[in-house]
Amino acid sequence: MKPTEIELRRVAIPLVAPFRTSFGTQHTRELGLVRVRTEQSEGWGELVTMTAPVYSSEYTDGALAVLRDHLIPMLARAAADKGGLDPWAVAPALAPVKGHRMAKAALETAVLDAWLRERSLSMAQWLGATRDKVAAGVSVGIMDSVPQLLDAVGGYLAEGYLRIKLKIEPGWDLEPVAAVRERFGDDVLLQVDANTAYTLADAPLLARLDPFDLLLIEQPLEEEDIRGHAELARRIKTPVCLDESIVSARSAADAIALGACAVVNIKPGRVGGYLEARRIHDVCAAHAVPVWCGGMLETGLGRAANVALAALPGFTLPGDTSASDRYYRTDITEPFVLKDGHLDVPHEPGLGRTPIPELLAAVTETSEWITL
Ligand code: OSB
Ligand code: MG
Repeated sequence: MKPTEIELRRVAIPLVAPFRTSFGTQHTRELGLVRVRTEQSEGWGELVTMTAPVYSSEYTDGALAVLRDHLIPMLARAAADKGGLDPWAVAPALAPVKGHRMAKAALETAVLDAWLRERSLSMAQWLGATRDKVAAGVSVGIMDSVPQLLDAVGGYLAEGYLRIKLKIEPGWDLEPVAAVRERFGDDVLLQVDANTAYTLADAPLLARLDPFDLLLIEQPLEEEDIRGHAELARRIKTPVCLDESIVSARSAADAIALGACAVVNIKPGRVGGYLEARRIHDVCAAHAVPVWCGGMLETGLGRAANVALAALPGFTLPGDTSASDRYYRTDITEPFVLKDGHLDVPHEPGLGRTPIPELLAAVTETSEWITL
């Protein structure tokens, strides 16, 4: 496959409601889109960075610069040297650049989408998906008050979401969890996500979540604190799940071997793309470690690929794969709709979704084409 041109686009889409986590509040989703043109087709990849480097070190404007100034020229050289490209050639071509996994993932996904479309293969078929729909969970932000949180959770449960994830931080942890359990009962699948907001000194506090029978606690400690998570896992009953700390199949294997996690959140952007995401799925499956598909408030484009990934057999827990209307009044693609608590896995070629030109134009801030 021969890429001829690549588009880098920056979009800004208002969220239906502010989303507050321990690292900040978002009102608008500012992300990037990569479009690869080849002689025969076109492919899209979503750049899932946030506006500021507060979830990971990457951020949208920085990632767009890395793509423009480093990754795309490297990919162009590799394609010229080899007389073409396939999805497996992207990560090796970009390997000289350290980190920048979300930027690499966006480019690899665009190449993969174009490559799959040329072959009339869906992402789900190519990944080895074993389901045609996936269970949907929802990530619920930190609220100003407990009654406000109970309203939000009640609304999501009424819509049919099969699992609730509460964002927590010091001062917003035991009380909201207790309130949700008391109001909605013990049968609700419930988990929490701290986005690195605690330290090992908080172990006694976090142990007080034990009686609430949570599915897991996600990333309580700093990204680099694998040993801390292993120690915490010995001091609390709630299973520890890692998000920020897992950046590759190797780091997943290490974290599992060290006892730092019993569950893994797989986000393709965070780990450099869908090829590496599938390797993490495989490593975890070999260790009988359950995985679930995380989210980065994706548009329908990134969501389509995530839903295909979440249909692999090792994804045994509901993911942060919510319907489009949980995030956006108007998505840039055909929206994902909740049906009986599930989202349908796209079966059309490639990602199975493409941006709708008028909707895309309405949220586009900048666009540039790079000729290869
Ligand atoms: O930690 O899982 C996270 C959103 C942005 C950045 C990090 C996270 C999240 C979410 C929402 O929890 C996931 C989603 O619904 O897309
Ligand atoms: Mg998380």
